Amino acid sequence: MLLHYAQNSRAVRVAWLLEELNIKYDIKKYAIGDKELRESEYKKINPLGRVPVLEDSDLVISESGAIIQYILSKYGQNKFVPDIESIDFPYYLQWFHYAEGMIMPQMNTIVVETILLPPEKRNEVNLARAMKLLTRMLDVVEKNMENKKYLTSEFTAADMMTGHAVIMSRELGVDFSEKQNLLFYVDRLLSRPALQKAWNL
Ligand SMILES: N[C@@H](CCC(=O)N[C@@H](CS)C(=O)NCC(=O)O)C(=O)O
Repeated sequence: MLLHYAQNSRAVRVAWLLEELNIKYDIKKYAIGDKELRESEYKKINPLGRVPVLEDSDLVISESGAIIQYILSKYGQNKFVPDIESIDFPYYLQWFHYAEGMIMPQMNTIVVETILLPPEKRNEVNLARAMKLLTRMLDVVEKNMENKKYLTSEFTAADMMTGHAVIMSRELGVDFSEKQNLLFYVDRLLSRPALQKAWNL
């Protein structure tokens, strides 16, 4: 298995799962913005030039959430997914998809408006709106985490998706001073050896 990986990217989610499952894998490392990601060789495996991509024998698959679901289905031995009959299961699905559906779109706009665009092309209105929406999205997670250790009653792949997005929001400088539950949640996740390893590959 080969994981195309970059630090501070969504590829960390996949490495995190592989580490939690104790699966052996190889990695090819890039930096975000690397020219190599935009070259034709890489575009053969992901036309959008993004990470993560997972190669498993003849399979080449992108989209962090899809890769995680693939690994769980094929190699997960029922770990990190609640039983389908449990009350946790639908909420597991909700929180699994909340990362890419609700948090990351705002983060993308913030990264574009603060880092990627040259100063003369940045748009203050877009930035302010994305910040406001991101805070609103995170407030919902904050409320869910009241008296809870994880998004559902046990640690699952939803924490690897939305938990990672929450950590990335904090890294981006979002004010967490009124988000005590999320601060504890982030610390709890960051104390997991598998995440520490995945973060620093
Ligand atoms: N929805 C995709 C997003 C993939 C994505 O945008 N990856 C970013 C890093 S987090 C990337 O590769 N950026 C490199 C670039 O745009 O040059 C996923 O969840 O895998």
